[in-house]
Amino acid sequence: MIKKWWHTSVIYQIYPKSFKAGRPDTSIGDLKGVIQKLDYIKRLGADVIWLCPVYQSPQIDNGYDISDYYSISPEYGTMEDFEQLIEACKNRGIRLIMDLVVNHTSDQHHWFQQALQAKDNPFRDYYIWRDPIKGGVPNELQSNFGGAAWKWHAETDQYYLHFYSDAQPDLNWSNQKLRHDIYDMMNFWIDKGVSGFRMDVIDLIGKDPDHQIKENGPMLHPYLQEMYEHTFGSHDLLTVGETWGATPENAPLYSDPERQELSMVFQFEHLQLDKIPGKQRWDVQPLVLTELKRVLNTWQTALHSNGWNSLFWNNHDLPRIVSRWGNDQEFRVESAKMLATLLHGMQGTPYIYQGEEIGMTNAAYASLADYKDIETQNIYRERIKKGFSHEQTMAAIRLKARDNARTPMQWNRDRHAGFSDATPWMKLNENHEDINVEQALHDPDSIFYHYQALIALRKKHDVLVYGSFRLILEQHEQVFAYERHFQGKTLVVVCNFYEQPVSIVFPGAEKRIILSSNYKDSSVELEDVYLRPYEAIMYLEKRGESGNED
Ligand code: TEU
Repeated sequence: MIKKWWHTSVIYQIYPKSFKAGRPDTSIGDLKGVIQKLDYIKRLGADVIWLCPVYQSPQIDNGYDISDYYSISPEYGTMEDFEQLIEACKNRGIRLIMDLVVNHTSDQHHWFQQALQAKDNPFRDYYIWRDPIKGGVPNELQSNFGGAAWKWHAETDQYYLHFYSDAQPDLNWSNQKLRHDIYDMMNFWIDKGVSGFRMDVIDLIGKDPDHQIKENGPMLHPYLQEMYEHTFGSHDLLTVGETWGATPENAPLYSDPERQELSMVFQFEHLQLDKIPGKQRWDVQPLVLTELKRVLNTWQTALHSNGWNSLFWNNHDLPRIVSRWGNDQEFRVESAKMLATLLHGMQGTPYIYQGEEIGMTNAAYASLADYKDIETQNIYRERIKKGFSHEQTMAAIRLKARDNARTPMQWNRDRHAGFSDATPWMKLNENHEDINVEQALHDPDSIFYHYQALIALRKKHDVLVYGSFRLILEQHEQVFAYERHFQGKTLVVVCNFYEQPVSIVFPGAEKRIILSSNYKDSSVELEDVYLRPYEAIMYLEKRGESGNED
């Protein structure tokens, strides 16, 4: 495998609106705030920042609705602030990757404003328009935010396509001129010094709306190869595609280096295991641990030699992992560290979403009015229309709403948790007095220092970066354990995924060195390993010549 800088990197994701208000008397996070907190990220040990969209936007979907790809949204600052941020990152050895949202634009983008003018406007074909069929929508395509994916435009007697809100019209990637406008824009940011892109819903760009194909359309990979050729291919950048439709079979198509497409993709198979198959994510079922093991094992094995995994539990669209599959009450610290150990022991590039490193929890607001997200507001209406009760709907929202991850970052126990001077744009999580960065930095046993140590281990041990993966205790319903093998070294990760203690037998205990654990006195000196609630241990095992070396 050709070594790449991003093989050893750990990425910190920033959702700028909720990260840190750097200007006095503002209520939302901004670029100055990011600059102020770079030393914090450096201290954690992450060496790349993925910055969620800061482009000009009416903020219907918090910046995933872009009205000008070439300017910074005034609520986040100015282009000078952005340039300063790049510079400040460079000074600290941190790289920055931008969010690239090119499946759709805002309806306020001048391309769309032009397209609305007339059917023969040159920009009309930058979007996807269809005539009505039998006086109604062209077909049954649904928006991911609820309702039909087609919106009627009376002035020109046609529907346009939108896979997200109707303020986010889908771009027509079959238009060559549009594609090249996008490539020019990407080169503008590359020239500014960004180190790569996180590509929003990139598996949708090859869509075939007439055959109701959304993900993995026939032209997807040709477009990505063309993009590679015209933009990042001649630079040493990191590109990660957000691909809800990725499978272990098609993921190598994106990330096999020989195909010249992307560095890696985000796959979501493991994060959909607690929804009822075939239903929406609001239809929740309990996670079965053996299923999680099966899915992660498949991905680890499938991409070991012809692709690359991204490793993540969290992002700005997902509930907080400690509330989801850990225990955000009595064992918050232990379970957050266990989940971190489990993930950071695997092969791939780990992503940490802001606040994860201090164990921030779901917001679980009582009232619908506290949820700002357009998806939540739309889905609430849709679920009520479908016959779900208010309480059922709110229960699902408390578990799964994207706003769970979007509450303002908890910096300290001061007013507004040190996030801003003015009242934050979104309600703080009530627990900010106990859970905050200041507390975490003072406590040597905090979740923060556990993450810091895991990141440092990745930089030190090649087996963590390049080792092959082997699941052990495959059928065990409570313990997630695996080995990594590289050049005669064996690394073992053993995690009790639940609160009940459990004993397991691991033969050959003579030569074990613990690298990380979430209890002070963890022991693997005996073949019988006893694991307390959420106990997680990572150790090196010297097996000498007999070691599996691949
Ligand atoms: O998300 C893609 C996406 O499909 C999710 O929004 C998904 O629908 C939901 O979160 C979980 O089922 C990306 C961005 O990450 C998201 O923030 C944007 O809203 C969306 O694209 C549109 O740009």
